[in-house]
This record gives sequence, structure tokens and C-alpha cells, in this order.
Amino acid sequence: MQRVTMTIDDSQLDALDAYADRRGYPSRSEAMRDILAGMQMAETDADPDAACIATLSYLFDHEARDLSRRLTAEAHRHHHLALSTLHVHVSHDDCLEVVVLRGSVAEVRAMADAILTQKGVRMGRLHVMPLP
Ligand code: NI
Repeated sequence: MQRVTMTIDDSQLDALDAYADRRGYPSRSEAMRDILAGMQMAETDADPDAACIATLSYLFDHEARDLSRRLTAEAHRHHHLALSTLHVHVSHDDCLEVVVLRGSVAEVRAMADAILTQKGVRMGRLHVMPLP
């Protein structure tokens, strides 16, 4: 690790301290490391060829016509990306799935789009994390 000295406005420092307090970070450095990690994630997300690991989570209605079969078909079509899937029966109608993916950002995004655009899939979210 490196120690750096930065010059920022008082209002920016107040904002950083308020953020660190609110989230419960033990120090400004810890808060800054996470802020920078978020920036790295955004940068990786912009490079379609970058290697990543990702989680794709979504709610869906398992009674929706043909949806479970279509989701399984998409998972098999992208089997080289999907490392593991967690399925939770949330309520009488709803299921939550969390799929862990590994591949290029472009491949992972394509699978996420194929799943999240299915009729009956709700509140989907892809979280991409860069790999060195
Ligand atoms: Ni279920």
C-alpha cells in the first residue's frame, strides 16, 4: 500500500467524513478505498473485453407462463459463464435467483440481458466486479 497526500475542498472533506460515518467506516482511508473500488468497477464495466466475476439477481413469478423453462434454457445456453445459481422460494408466487458468472464483461452482460428482458422477470440487477 502507498500513502498519498491529497488536497480537497473543505466541503468535499465534510462530505467524505459524513459518508464514512454514515456507512460505519473505521477511517477515511477505508472509505476512500471503497469509493475507488467502485470507480474501478465502473471503468471495468466500460471495457467489454475485461475479465470479470459478476452476480446477476432477479425476482420472477414461477407461475408465469413458460418462464421457468425459458430461464433454464438461457442458463444452459450460457453454461460456460454460470458458475453457480442460488434459488430461494420467496413467497407463494415469487422466486429469487442469484447467478454467479465469470467471463468477459460483454459475455456476462449478454447473458444478463437475455435473462432480465424475459417477461415476468422483475427487479433484476447485474453487479460486475473486475478480475486482475
Ligand atoms: Ni422458487
